[in-house]
Amino acid sequence: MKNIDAIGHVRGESIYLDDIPLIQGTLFGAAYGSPVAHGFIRALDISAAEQHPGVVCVLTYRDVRGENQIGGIIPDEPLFAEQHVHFCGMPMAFVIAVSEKAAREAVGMIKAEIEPLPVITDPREAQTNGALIIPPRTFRLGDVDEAWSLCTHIVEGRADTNGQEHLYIETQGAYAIPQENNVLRVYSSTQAPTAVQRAVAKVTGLPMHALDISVTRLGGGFGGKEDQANVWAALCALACMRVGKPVKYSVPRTEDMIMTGKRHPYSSDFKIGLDKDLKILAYEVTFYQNAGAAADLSPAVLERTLFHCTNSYFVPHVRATAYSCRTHLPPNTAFRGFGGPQGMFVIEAAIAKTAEILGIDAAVIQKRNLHQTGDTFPYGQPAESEAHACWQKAEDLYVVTAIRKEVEEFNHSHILFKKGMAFMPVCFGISFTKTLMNQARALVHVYTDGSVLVTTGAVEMGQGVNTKMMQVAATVLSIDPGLVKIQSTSTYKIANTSPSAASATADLNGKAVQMACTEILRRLKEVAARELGVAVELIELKKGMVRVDGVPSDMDWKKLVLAAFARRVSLSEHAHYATPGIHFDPEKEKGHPFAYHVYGTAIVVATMDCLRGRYTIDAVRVVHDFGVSMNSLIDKGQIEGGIVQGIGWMTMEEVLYDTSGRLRSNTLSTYKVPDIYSVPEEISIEALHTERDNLAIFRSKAVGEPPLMYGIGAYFALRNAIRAFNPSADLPFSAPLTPEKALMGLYDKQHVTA
Ligand code: LUZ
Ligand code: MOS
Repeated sequence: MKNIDAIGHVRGESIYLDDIPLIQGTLFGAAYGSPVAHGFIRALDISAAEQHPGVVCVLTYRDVRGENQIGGIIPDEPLFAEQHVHFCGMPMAFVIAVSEKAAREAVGMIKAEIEPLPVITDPREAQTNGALIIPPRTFRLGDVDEAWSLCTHIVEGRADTNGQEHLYIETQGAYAIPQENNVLRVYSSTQAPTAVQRAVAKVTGLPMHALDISVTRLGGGFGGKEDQANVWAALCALACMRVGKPVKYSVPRTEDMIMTGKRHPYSSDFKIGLDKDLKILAYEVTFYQNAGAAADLSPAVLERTLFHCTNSYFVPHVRATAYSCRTHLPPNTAFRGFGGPQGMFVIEAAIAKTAEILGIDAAVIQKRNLHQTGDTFPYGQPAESEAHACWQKAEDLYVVTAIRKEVEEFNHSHILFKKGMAFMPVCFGISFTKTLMNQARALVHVYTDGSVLVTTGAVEMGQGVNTKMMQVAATVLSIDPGLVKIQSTSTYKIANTSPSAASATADLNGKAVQMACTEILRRLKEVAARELGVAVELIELKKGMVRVDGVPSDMDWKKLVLAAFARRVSLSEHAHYATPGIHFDPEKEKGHPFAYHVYGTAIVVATMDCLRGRYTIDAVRVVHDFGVSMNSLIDKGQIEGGIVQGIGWMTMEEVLYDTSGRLRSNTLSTYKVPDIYSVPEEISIEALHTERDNLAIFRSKAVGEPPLMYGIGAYFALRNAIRAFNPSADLPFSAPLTPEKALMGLYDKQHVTA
């Protein structure tokens, strides 16, 4: 089935926040963000802004009716700065005016007098100063200290990954509209309507039932709207209550880039020990997470880094410690992979460094250490492993011996161009790591004309979840998908939702749709049995027809629905799904946090232009564990997008803050994201076919985040290409590997003889 949104998107008919028709009298907001990263506020002069033509009012922390607080996990994030500012772009004032232009002009007239305080942007420095968001956490397996004495090879090092701008095509925004009886409707571009509802409730002092947070669809989220859509909604809601009129704020791109947090940069130290057969015996790792100025989702992201610190490998002795370090950057946040990629990069660096020292191919170490079914992860859950199956299938299917030969021959016959290849195995746990978040609800109505309306907590952000929900309903009811409409979500229709995140949206909401439709179907079958005077066990619904003992009757779906209505049988259902069997004890750091894992292996080939430091990623060839894909077009789209986004993070996207904490890469001319020219010429995606049962909807495993990590292979392929040109290069493990860094590596300690 095609993505049901494809036609609307192509025609420009899909409704994003900025497409919602404006209500007459709508006012427009614009935020004034702190010009410095850390300081004490001596004065804030809003008088000129207030006098500016068209300006209705200017809000500051004094205008907050409830609490000046929007922190989700930890209450450490004021909506408006009060005495201190903690990052560049931290909201200090919010101008409301009759036009966007007037509001933005007025923002330019606001003057802040801020006494600067020392700015820290480096997580290691923050950790040294004791500036931590939460106490450090350590995952342990076996006894690392004992294990070193058994190791033949011990390698230590450091690895760094930088942040990543989400660059959703639709920027952040909100539109608050007053309703009668002290109710506010807030349209929000959010992955998490309930998180917005809670934040708005806190700052306005309104109870949650007075807040209808509606989401039409998003032009991308990637994690950036899991927790950071709250600010704009809270600002608009406060303004709306103050002026009694609708207030909209659609954040301009550069302000969005400056004011919002990004993927967490990490700096990490590793020590890895292997026996003489290259079996990894011990792994010790310390992660320094750059959390930014407030907690946001950092504690949860940190946790997932620990969960994925051994990637697809079994290591019997592990000690992994993670620090969430408070710095003066905008609060960093969820980003596709949610700390997992940062953890995986470090063990891949440890393996690559070991291979380089031993003069062997990293793939030898990788393959020898893939985990098997029954091996336990450091957090205690046993693996149901597809790691070997994916690796082996990739080796065979893509004929790795031939790829290797091609790379060797190319390198032999070229001086100024070199190729490199790398394997990237991936293992990603599916479920929110916070067990309580793994629940969802669906509301299904069947109308008397036979049409069906499905509403869930899922937010469509381009990932195709609405198409999947439609498939679930149509399949369970065995009717034409054309009879099913998917309604966008709101907190008035579905309450207490988890964010659309963690790759789990289709699973959680899909299971709830399945349950609701199954219950309606059960009632309809009873009706059919009574209408036809047969035993209910003989009734079956197939392709819109009632069958009795396999034989089609003359009762179709519409007749059946009408008969149920005539018999006063409910044609609606609200179902609740909670993932069974998952738990985690944060005291012991052990449990069974994931419903299942997704596996895959990518083989990446890259070519380096050794004169200029430019490069291309030639091919990414993947064997991916889909379970049984319920929509191969959508799932392949997710994999292609994930790969390209991963390559962007690893090779070209460079978030740059200067030492004063100002974002220098704040436009699309200074922040390079992959475009069509940087997409690999070949992306091959083959499925691993498995019959194993799992907790995914229709056994179709979650596909949102895992493919991003295939992009990590691009870093190591490029690194191998550089080393083919300059074997003595001492390259730091520091991503992104931009052309500048590549050039430095190509000529590091190099005696050029050619
Ligand atoms: N969000 C979250 C996530 O709150 N918890 C998670 O475990 C998670 N994992 C991936 C992406 N978003
Ligand atoms: Mo996400 S990183 O699944 O919002």
